[in-house]
Amino acid sequence: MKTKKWAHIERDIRSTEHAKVVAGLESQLAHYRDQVADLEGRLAVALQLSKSKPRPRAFGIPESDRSEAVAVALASDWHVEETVEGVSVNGLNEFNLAIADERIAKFFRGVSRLTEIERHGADISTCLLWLGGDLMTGFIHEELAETNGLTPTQTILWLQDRLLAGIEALAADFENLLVVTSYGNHGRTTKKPRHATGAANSYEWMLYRLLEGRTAHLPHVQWQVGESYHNIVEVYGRTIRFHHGDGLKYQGGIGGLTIPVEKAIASWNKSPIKADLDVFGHWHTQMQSPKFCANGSLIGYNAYAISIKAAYEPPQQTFFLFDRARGRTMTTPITL
Ligand SMILES: [Mn+2]
Repeated sequence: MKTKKWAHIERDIRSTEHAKVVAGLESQLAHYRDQVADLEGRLAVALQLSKSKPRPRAFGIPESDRSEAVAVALASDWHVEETVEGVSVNGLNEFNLAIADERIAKFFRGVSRLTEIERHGADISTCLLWLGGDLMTGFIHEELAETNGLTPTQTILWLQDRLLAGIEALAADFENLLVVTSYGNHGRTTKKPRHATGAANSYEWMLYRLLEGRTAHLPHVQWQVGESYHNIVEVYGRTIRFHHGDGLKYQGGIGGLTIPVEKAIASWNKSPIKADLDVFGHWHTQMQSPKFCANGSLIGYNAYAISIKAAYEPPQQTFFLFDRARGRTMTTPITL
């Protein structure tokens, strides 16, 4: 009797456990069904996508969109024979003749390399090289006679060799090379700047004239040596006004240079010659606006930059394209 009763209880226990297992499996099954449905849905989307054929779209530059431009390279404020000791600028820069030599080579290589890149989108056969002055430091202050690595006459000879090499390299890369020059305030032979006879009293002006003679065998190299402060060039019917930049009277703080520059441009534009773009250096700071383009320096950060409260910037020059239809477009530093 007793055995029979226990058997009944055991059967009940087994059936309860069985029911629990079944319930668990059913819930798992429901979960897997949901998962299968979800994956089937995703698979359907994937299959649909794999069946759709991509429509080819042309992203190449149509011939009609190709532009024509002049490559403009700005070379100013090199101060080649000046020495910058790291300690004088908290280790932010160092400069001497050997470093100047390297940076000059890098500048000319940069112009050719950037032009090569830009030729993917524009026809560029002409280069305008601006020699913007203060390529030398000279002896305009007493202390410079002690700190400069070369005398002004030695500097002219040193520069002549490097510039000739650079100009010959550019002449090989372009069908036309126009060299436009401005003399700087440092290249003067006199203690005080002379306004009316600035060119005649400038080592740099002499250097440009010498170089013009030395490139006479290259007929596609033309020179426009500035005889006065402004050197005006017409490009694609627009007027670019080149000048060293010392004619912009300003007491310091480069951020505020914009206002004095705008004022000077407005007053110069009252003359019969109105410029579409002003290009200058002198302030050792690269800066652009629709109206002007200011060049950086090759010497880089030095006591002068600190004295005019210029923000730190690496040694750099400027390259831009002057487009036939749009004027100055792509503009970039050549970091040295
Ligand atoms: Mn200057």
